[in-house]
Amino acid sequence: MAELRGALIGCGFFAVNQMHGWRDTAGASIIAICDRDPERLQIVGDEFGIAKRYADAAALFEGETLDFVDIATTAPSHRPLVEMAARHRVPAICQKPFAPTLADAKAMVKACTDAGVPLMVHENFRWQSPIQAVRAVIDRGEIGTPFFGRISFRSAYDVFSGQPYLATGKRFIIEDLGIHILDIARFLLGDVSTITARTARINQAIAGEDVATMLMDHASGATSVVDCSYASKLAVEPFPETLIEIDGSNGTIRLAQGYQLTVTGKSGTTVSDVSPPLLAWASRPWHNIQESVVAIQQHWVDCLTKGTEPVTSGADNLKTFALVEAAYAGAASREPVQLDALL
Ligand code: NAD
Ligand code: 89V
Repeated sequence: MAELRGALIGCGFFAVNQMHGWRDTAGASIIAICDRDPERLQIVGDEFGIAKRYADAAALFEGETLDFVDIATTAPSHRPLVEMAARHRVPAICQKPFAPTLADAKAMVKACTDAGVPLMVHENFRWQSPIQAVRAVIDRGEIGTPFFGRISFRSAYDVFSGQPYLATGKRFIIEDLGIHILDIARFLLGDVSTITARTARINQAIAGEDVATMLMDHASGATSVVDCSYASKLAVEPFPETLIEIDGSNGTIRLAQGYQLTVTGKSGTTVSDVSPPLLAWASRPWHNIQESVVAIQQHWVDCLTKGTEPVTSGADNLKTFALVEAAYAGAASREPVQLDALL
């Protein structure tokens, strides 16, 4: 079968990982790129040998016959670009955060559904191999029925050097990083009915919150705590590791710093190293995230080829995005927020 022909829109900081990832993805290649910044267009075009370069997304859609677009711009442009893809009947991947607001995200899902066009959100954290390893333990029934989870991301890594815009928005850690961790909670324990949230800004040099603590009721009956911080200086910097505790009716799972997985269950206790591989183009400490980029892009190609819905489809991601909106609303009101009312 012929390779799928894709185009990348947005050639910034993270898109370089996606371009490397496409080289490692079977069944697709990027044949054109687009960025309104000529310098980024040249840097990425030259590095990856892409001759077809567009400064304007409308010109890209007019000029190319595409099987998909990979939208790697920041959130304000996501809705117009996804709706443009839908108008051209081109399947689209859209980076997280899906959109500036839940109303925008719902409109994007509707536009693609009405056009009959697949839409996937690049929500890659659940594709990290250590997270997949935790899910595999749950799925094989080793710890019985999960009743508690703690999904934790605490760090003092300087994310602002690579992504300076993160220091300027009124919303920071929940919208940018917490969104991944909330999605992992959904991935491991199922959909959420209620969330209670508290936030704080410890680093006074940034505009948004850099600490968030969230308590959730899952429809399964499980309770989870999702806690995120970019204000936590630790002896050994864990970025970008997500640490996980799951307690079940027959045992427990602990994913500890250093990618150490301890499972105590029906078969006793096992300790294993679930470190992600260091891909040829990857660099520590980002290799965990970089590997997940290849995994989610391969999933997209497999879904397009088979005609199946991606696990992080636009429709699915509305439930993760609603958690973000609910967490901000609950942090402001200091009241629990019901998810049903938002979806
Ligand atoms: P960036 O600012 O470095 O890059 C964005 C690029 O998009 C810029 O080069 C900009 O010129 C271009 N652009 C913006 N609007 C455009 C438009 N309408 N048409 C053409 N080009 C346009 O941002 P970044 O740090 O690379 O982040 C991009 C997205 O990736 C964000 O949504 C961010 O949250 C997300 N991200 C995801 C992960 C992950 O692990 N999934 C990690 C980092 C960033
Ligand atoms: O994954 C992300 O969205 C990144 C980072 C890990 C730095 O928060 O912005």
